[in-house]
Amino acid sequence: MECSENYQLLALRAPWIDIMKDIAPAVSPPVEIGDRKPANQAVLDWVQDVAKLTQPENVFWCDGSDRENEFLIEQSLQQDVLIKLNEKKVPRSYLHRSNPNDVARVEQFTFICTPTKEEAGPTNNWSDPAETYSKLQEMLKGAMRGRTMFVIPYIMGPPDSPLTKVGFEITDSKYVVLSMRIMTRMGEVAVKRLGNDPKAEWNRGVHSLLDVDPTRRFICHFPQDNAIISVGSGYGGNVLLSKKCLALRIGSYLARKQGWLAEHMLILGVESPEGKKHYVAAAFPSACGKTNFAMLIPPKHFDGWKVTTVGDDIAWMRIRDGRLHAVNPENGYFGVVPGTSYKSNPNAMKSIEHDTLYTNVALTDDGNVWWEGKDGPPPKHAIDWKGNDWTPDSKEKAAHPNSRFATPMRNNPVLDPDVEKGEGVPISAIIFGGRRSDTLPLAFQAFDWNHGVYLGATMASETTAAATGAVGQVRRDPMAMLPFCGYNIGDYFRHWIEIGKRLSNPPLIFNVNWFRKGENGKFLWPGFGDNMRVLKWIIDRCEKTGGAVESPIGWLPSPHDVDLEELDVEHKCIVEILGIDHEEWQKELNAHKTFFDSLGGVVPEELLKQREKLAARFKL
Ligand code: OXD
Ligand code: MN
Repeated sequence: MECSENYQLLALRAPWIDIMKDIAPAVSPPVEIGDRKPANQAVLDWVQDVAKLTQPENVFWCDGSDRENEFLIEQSLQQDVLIKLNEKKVPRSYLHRSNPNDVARVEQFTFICTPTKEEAGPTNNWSDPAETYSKLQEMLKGAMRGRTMFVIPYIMGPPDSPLTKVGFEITDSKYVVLSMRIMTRMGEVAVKRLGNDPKAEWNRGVHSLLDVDPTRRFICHFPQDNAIISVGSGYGGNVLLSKKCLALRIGSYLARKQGWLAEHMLILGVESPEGKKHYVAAAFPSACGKTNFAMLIPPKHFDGWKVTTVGDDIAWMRIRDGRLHAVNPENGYFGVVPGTSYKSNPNAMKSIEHDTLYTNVALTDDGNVWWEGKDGPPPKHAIDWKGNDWTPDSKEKAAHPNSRFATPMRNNPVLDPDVEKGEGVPISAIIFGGRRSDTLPLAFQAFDWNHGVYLGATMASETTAAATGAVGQVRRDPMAMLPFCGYNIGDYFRHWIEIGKRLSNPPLIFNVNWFRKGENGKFLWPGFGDNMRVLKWIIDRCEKTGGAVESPIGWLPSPHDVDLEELDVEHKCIVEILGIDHEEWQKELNAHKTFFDSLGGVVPEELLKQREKLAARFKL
């Protein structure tokens, strides 16, 4: 059969099209696959309880081995969970299509189930833990009949880090197992780290696809129990429980209790031609370019400068010798695909050319993947993310705007050599940034720690396709943690302030905005590699060599403080993007007030004072 026919045939089959067919039929592994039970009695008891409730056909104990992975890939191909891509074009890579009703995180169905509503705070959906457990148990009753229940042991963080956490995820989705193997350090390493102590700390995560019905889709967190239950979805952010659920929501709760920070931040290293290296952590909301920034290639003019990636989405930071040190708890990248190209992010392109699990991108007739914004002309024909024929004349997008790649971090050609360092990397600067068409200048620096916390707390961004709901609306997203803070946001702000008091050598705090537009509606700044110019200014400030002028909002670079050599942007655009408009800032100040007021009295006094000081500086 011709390759093209082959791929078109495959495209027509998707498990969710056939409503009579179970979307997750059981697998029967041969001996020595799926039988490596851990010894810890607490894990065994919990698995038994969940099996009693969900009644799977069999239990599969994952060990993360290559054999296991090969077996599960083969089964997933047979069950149409995966489509194999052209081995020559994208070796060892696969395409998965999620149900079209299930393509993004569902913030409206995400709950923090603390004993009181107040503990979850004004920005989270709250539900009573006892009621929620019983509602979910009802849904999970017999939910895995005819299915295999997979038990995935994993750790978040480098194996020898004091911050590292153990988790176990139970799931009936093969796609989840295959993705968790990429996104976490999975298998034996976790079983070893947990050991035999039945009282050891570990996260209990239960996931079932159920019937992927949006009316029965809930992502629930029980911080006090270190437990997560996710039902009714197969989309990464809702079901790879290591990521948003453990590393951020439960993680932030544990971090406050234990005195560290769990943040929605990339971590990158930047090394000068002289070999001087700094690490920075940056919080941008979902789909606002964290992966691009973490893999940035400096423009030609910055010959000899090197940027390396520690993490692209999550930073866990603790205090060591008076400084913040960060680790990336993850093992892979779950990045947004559309817009990724050799022009925008060559390192991401190199990372996803092999050993990659794609979700909801288009399939070309020769078995390759395609998406809007990929280099070169669009294919004349493809199968879109829903499995339908697509041509450049189609009105629909070929790839879903939130289509994703899951790829091991080791694929990244600029992976930082210290990514496995248990003590973490020392952080010189923290950067906050949103997607704002107006008001926020390209970059500025906070006057001090508490002012920096205020910048983070009042951050706003235009919404993206990473979560269901309207796209392009400005919403406050404090520290890019609005959907991910697992407890009361007021207590979270307080925790940041308290951490600051314990730092003898705190990172400097900055705000950036790559997305400001001019009057013609066009972006003023080219972004991508040219963001190195801003990064360089930030490093200069850390080194105390960079210039800035004092302004009401903080230290602002003037055009000669930023290296703009060989940049093809008109000077008037530079002046505009570096400047602040007092009228716009009056509106911004009012928006800060409205936001703080909407939080119903939880905002720490220190931040209310910061707002007053900001307002006063504008009046001077
Ligand atoms: C992500 C997100 O997937 O933030 O990282 O939605
Ligand atoms: Mn994210």
